Amino acid sequence: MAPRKPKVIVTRKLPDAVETRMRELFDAELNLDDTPMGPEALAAALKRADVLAPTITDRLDADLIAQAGPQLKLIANFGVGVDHIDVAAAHERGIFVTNTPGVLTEDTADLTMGLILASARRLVEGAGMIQAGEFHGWTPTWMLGRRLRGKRLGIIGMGRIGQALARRAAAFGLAIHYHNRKPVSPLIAEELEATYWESLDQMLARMDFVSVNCPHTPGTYHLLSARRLKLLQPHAFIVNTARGEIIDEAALAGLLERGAIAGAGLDVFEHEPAVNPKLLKLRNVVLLPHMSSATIETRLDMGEKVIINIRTWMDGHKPPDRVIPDLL
Ligand code: 8YV
Repeated sequence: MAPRKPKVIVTRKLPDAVETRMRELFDAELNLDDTPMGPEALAAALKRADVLAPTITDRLDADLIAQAGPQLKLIANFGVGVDHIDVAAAHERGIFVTNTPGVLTEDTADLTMGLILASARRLVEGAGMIQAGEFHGWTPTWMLGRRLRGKRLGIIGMGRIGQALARRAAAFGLAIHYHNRKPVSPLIAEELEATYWESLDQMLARMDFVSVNCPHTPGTYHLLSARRLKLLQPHAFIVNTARGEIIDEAALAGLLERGAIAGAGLDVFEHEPAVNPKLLKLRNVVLLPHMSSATIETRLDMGEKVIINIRTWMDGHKPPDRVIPDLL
């Protein structure tokens, strides 16, 4: 008799090819109409599933995880960020948590570079003017933005995505600076000609562009606090493709409203899907709906990673992309 397939509950609609493969390999319960699961539906799923495959829209806090049945052994997240999961609580109950690192690095770095360009060169504003019939002919002083070449980019968080951004930014002539818990290896620092700042405050005060590329953890919540945001120069632009919670969004909106910094490109928000109403009224912002990993290729690769993690666990091995609480 074939061994029992594990019950895998998938909380959101995933790409068809991923879902089909999951049905072949697992006793997979899919969410074909993509309705987000609330806490009650999630609790019920945790009671029945061997494996839960959630996404960022599922808040799996300690209270919810405490309701998991003894059969639940793996939370295989579709996404790299795990700030919506209480990983320590899962670990205490002997539940592995895995994520999907690596496969969304390049697309996220592309979109971050896109936000830097879009903010400095006013791409969205310009496109909006054409559509609003406000283009009445070229003028020497209209729609002026800021040049990238020769400026300084400060990257907060020099992991995979930070480094992929640095490579792109260097090609645009930006000088690479970064703040990280520790410096990158001398080899990478040399390749990127990157300058390390142990002090985030000191780096912020000197940059023309700042990009947030670190994970959201208790230690990085409001890392860019009202006090730190005030250190930015008036001509500085800030972009965020990591997590909204890393920036004090209300303080940022206030600075942008007063013109105390030049602009911002935001793909993530502190209270998603809500966006601070002040931001929605501003012209000096480019706002995107959390889409930095939204390519067909990345979403397929993310699904593949989820499958590999589940399959490895099924085969009695430790899943490759385990998130270890102490390393967060
Ligand atoms: C994902 C992300 O698409 O992977 C992440 O951490 O922020 C996104 O790009 C999302 O998390 C899917 O759960």
